[in-house]
Amino acid sequence: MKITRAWVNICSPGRNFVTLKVETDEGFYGLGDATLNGREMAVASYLTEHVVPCIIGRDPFQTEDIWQYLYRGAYWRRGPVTMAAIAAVDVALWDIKGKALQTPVYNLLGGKSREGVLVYAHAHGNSTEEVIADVQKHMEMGYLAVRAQSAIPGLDSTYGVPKKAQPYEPAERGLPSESRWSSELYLRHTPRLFEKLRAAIGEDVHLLHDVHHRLTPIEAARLGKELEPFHLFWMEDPVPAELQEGFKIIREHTTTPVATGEVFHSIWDAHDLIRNQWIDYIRMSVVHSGGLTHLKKVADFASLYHVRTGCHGATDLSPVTMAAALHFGIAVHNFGIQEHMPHSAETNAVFPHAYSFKAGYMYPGDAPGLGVDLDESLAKKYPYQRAYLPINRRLDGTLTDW
Ligand code: EZ4
Ligand code: CO
Repeated sequence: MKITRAWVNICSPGRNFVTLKVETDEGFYGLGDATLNGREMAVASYLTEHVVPCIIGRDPFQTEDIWQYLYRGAYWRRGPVTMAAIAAVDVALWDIKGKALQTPVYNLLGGKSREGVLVYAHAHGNSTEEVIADVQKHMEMGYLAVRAQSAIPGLDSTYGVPKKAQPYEPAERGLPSESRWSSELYLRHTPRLFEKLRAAIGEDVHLLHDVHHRLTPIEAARLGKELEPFHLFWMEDPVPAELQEGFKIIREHTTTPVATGEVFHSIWDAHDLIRNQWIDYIRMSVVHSGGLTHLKKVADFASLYHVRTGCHGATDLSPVTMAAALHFGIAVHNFGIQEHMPHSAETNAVFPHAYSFKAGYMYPGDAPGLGVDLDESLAKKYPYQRAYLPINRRLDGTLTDW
């Protein structure tokens, strides 16, 4: 089999998505997600200008060789743009392989290690009462694990809480919006939130929380310690993670489990975190870390150190990535949990898919390949619109991590 054609689709059914479609001479085609939130066109251009010409004529079954060709062969390695482009090709080829062999991708990754993929939902609110009600709503919907994010008294807006009564979507059209941040106010409020939340809902549901890279290691250590009585499933992205050693300080002070990795691109971003057992969950996603070929190696390495997976699954990861994550999550032995932030109705219509949710778990479905399609004529109705993630400043105006 040979790759005969590949092209990039850019659409915005509620938010922007970049999708690679790869066709073969035997009539099979595959899809790969290449969306990099707020920097979409860089990956689209990388693919169209630099990658697509190099894959025409290659055998789509050679996922390992093509991965090495695009990674080592570029000379310039790693980085979010490069790794998202490689991921798009890699995932499209796994999709083709599954379709050609008439089997779901999970069978090519080792087969099912479990019956369903445990997922966690997002709950949020402008007050503790609203957060409690939203967590309870998700429990009624069947979720067994829920992430809780709250507005912080004294701050106008914060990560994870929608400004209006609508599903949370951080990217906004127009230029980047600006938020204000205070670690002091956040650290004061968050343990009180979880104390009331646990008291209201009991111990049976898993609770998670995303710090979203905003603290220093010693502040994160304090938060983790104060949250210990409320038994979080994890505390996510407690600090910006360029300095892997920073996690050592957190680890030395608290038994609250730590998860990180949604902005990582390769094993080298997590190598020290994993081999020193400074984290419990590695959150790298298929789309931002070089596809299934690389993520499988990350998971296998992590499994040696008791580190489990917890793939990023926000709405800026397209249904193609969601499907890939579910095939991956049902197959890898050291799976932990999968984030589930449901896509809009427009997005779901543009990307019809075989995966489903039932009673706290998601299922990849049994369609050959990934089980996701792209309705290209419907996608045309939603042209790309430039959008950015917000930026964040401290109360005195200093730029900080969003
Ligand atoms: O801010 O995907 O855990 N989920 C997250 C997300 C990220 C966005 C960034 O594009 O942290 O909401
Ligand atoms: Co996150």
